[in-house]
Amino acid sequence: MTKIQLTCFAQSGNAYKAALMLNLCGADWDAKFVDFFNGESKTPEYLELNEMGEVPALIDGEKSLSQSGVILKYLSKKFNKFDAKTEDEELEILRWLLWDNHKLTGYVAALRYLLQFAKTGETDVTQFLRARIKPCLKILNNHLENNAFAIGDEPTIADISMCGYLFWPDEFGVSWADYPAIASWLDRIKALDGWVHPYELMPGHPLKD
Ligand SMILES: N[C@@H](CCC(=O)N[C@@H](CS)C(=O)NCC(=O)O)C(=O)O
Repeated sequence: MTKIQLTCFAQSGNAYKAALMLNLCGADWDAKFVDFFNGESKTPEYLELNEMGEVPALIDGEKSLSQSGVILKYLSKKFNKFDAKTEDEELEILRWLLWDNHKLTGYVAALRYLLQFAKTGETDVTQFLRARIKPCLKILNNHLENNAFAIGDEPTIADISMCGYLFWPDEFGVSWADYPAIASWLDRIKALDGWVHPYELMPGHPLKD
């Protein structure tokens, strides 16, 4: 059987969602490094794999998938792990996945990119993004004050998606001391068998100048 391949690079929180899932499921997989910062994800070869020009993409035999949420869903079915147990849970997972992609990851990833990689310093744009992030983190923190994980007591792909960028708080200027329920939840995720920090799990860290 061919190994699962995941296109990724160490700085990608979206790729980390899929990479972490593969590790937590004990999958046999290879990281396929994409030189994102030098434009590899926009080359004709890469666009043939993913017309959206985004990382990650997952290749499992004949199957080729993109969008971390879709990849997480696929892997949860394949390995029968971190999946919904009921139809209501299925909908709850979808709710958090959509919110994460649009709001939480959407704003956090953009802010981190500007500060950490484009090195813009503080601008009107970073201030706008910071103002968008704060209520998102508050919403998540409030939810986690009453729930060990996104959907009750067990981790699901909703948690694996939402934590994608959150192991780099210093890179987008947030302290988890301000969001203690998120801090405890991240500790619970870290304690899962197979957890590895994104910079260790995927190739390409540190970035070369
Ligand atoms: N919603 C997508 C987002 C993927 C994404 O934006 N990946 C970044 C790298 S972390 C990317 O490839 N960006 C290129 C672009 O936006 O054109 C997912 O969850 O997979």
